[in-house]
Amino acid sequence: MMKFSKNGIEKLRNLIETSQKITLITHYNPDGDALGASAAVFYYLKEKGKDVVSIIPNTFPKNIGFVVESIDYIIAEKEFKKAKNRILDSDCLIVLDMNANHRSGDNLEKVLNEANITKVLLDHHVSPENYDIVFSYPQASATCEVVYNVLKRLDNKKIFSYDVSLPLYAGILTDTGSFSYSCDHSEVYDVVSNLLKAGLKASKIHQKLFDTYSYHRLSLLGYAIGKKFRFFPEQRAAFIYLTKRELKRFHYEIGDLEGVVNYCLKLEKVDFCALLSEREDKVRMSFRSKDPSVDVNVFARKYWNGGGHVMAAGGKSYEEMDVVVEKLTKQIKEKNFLQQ
Ligand SMILES: [Mn+2]
Repeated sequence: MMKFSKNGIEKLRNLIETSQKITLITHYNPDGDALGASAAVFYYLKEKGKDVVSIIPNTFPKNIGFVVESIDYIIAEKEFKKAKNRILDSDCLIVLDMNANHRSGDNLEKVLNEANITKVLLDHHVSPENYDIVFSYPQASATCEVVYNVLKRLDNKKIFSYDVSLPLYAGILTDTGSFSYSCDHSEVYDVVSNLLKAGLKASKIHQKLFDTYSYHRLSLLGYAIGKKFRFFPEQRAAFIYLTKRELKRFHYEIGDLEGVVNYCLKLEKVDFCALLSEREDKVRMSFRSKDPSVDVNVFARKYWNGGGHVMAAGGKSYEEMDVVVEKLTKQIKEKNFLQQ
């Protein structure tokens, strides 16, 4: 299903051979796939004796932290100068799980734009920007699936070390909602089968990733569904909205809203849904769809300064929460999410 050009693989192999200092970068608000891809490529290159550092734009949810706990990384939001110098000082850059430089945040975007080094893209988002070597597969379940396929071709082998395999598995698991979406192609199961052969314990990894709620997080979920849920049966749509004050009341920590948007899709009579959460200076929006005919990537791009995938996308607004709620309600009533 995914075609990997021999020429591209050859170019990447040469680049890795001739580079010593290699830097990895991923998107702002990194998720399991972003961190998984970063950790897997880190270990792969480390095993080849390279000087590798992973740049992570900002902090990440606690539950996926174990994936990167033993790699060398710089959190750019905490140590921006260090991150910048590292990038500018590298022989090449590998860009993971993002399709454009601005996805790593405003400050890093400038550094990436000015860094005059070879840039490699490994990703699964639509419409990638121009990079020197590109492996972009929107039909892949996760960037980690793309990474596996590239490494497999680079080294002509199917089974990698435990260190490389574990983060790839974690990335695919999180980006498919534990194999519930973006996983209709049989190839992805060949990939995870080969990953498990490295000795991973799939059930333990699942527990570590998903059964780690704090009491407050579960209470917030109950409140969100019980009190802040809007359902539009006629339009087959729903959304949840949470203000800053509410998040504070439930001792919000990064990652606590992970997956909350998907609860709306559990309704049989919902094809489109959204989660609105108020942050310091904006309202963050996540969109989900149950059917490819409802393209939330297009919807997020057109109306909410965002984008992503056909069935999962993000957006943002700098207006007040009640204004955003009103606008989205109007869009739902007019079925704008269908009018592409
Ligand atoms: Mn991803």
